[in-house]
Amino acid sequence: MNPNQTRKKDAESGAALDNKRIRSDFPILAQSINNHPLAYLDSAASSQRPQQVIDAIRHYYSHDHSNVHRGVHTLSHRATEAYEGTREKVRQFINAESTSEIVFTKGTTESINLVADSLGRDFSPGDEILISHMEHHSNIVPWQLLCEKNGTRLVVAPINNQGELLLDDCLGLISDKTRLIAITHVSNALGTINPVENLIIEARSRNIPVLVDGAQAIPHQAVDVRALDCDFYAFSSHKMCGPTGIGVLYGKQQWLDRMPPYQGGGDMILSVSFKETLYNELPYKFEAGTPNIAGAVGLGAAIDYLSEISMPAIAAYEAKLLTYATSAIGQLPGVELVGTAAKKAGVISFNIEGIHPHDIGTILDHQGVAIRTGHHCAMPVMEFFGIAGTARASLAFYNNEDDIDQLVTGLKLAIKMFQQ
Ligand code: C6P
Repeated sequence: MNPNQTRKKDAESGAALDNKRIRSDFPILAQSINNHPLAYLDSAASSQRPQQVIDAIRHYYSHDHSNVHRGVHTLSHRATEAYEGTREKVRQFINAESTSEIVFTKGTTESINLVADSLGRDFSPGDEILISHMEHHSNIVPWQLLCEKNGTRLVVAPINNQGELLLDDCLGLISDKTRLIAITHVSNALGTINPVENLIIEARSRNIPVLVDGAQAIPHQAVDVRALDCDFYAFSSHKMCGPTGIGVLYGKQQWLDRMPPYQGGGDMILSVSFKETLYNELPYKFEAGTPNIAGAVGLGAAIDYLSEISMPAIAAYEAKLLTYATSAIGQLPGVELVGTAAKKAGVISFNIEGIHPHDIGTILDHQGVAIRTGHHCAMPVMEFFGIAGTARASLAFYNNEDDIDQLVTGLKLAIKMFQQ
């Protein structure tokens, strides 16, 4: 049996995830940083890629590259097949009904901007967009730009001290003026998993579309957009073992059909004349210009890779590692965890009394440990907790307890240095 077949068999039989074998797929993890083994705990910023994804991109450029949807020659057919093949893989991965509902974008940020620009074009002064206090800037600023343009109002649902959405308050903020609810599935700064299902049920009963920012959920749990019944779901390839520069906007056909194009250019048209331009069918109406074909190839390989391991197996493995890491970090003297929601994904944000988060990050780097420090593009979250930033360790299925132990050793060193 080859490694892929073995992995598939493990996943089907519900066997625990084989972390050692998985780590051997990620060449970047095998290196030393500052004379220590690399403990990469910054996957919420960007995940690493397995050899399978790197090989798929190399193979594409070595054998199949051309432009898509444009040529009659063999290479153009191959490139088109690879690009559209990934669209079908994405459809299956999130269980969308049709590939017409899968729009390739640059990433989560562009997916949300697309909806703000296109769907939002028809919002009026006084209309409301409901978001939460724990959004990433990507799910705040596009709506603020829209509000500036057409007088729409941004309404913000509150959170509590654990970093959980106050669901009843949030539901109470839905009004006759609400035109869209835009909410993160998982908070990048706190790790909170939001009860998006409950929000969607309420929104559905009032015919209000819901956009879910899935950037931090898609790499860590199985996502089924039809079961969720969301109207839009946005995510980035680079957080799920795929390349940078490509992402997805899932949109229900009923919305995408009535939305105007986001950008104009090649491939998004049926015909162009100076009198009139007719737009292409879905999803091409939203994909102007030569797309990120190699990115799509890599994303397809990443989806194959994750699917072979299985998302439920990844979620179960990461949940255990999160418990281990939270307990180990939480026990250290002077540590204050930021974000202690009952339902969390693999993000541990924290501060240590008397040590600036950037100093924590720098000391850890000297110990070979990579974490992110600062506001994590979620400044309103930091403002809510009255802090400038946090140190954030974020997990992926290729991490293990050794990574956490190395982090804890580094933190102990930082504490010792600053106590002297
Ligand atoms: N968060 C982090 O370190 P892009 O940059 O478009 O791929 O993703 C934006 C984005 C949107 N929503 C959430 C919840 C996110 O976490 C991110 C990206 C990274 O937390 C980089 S700022």
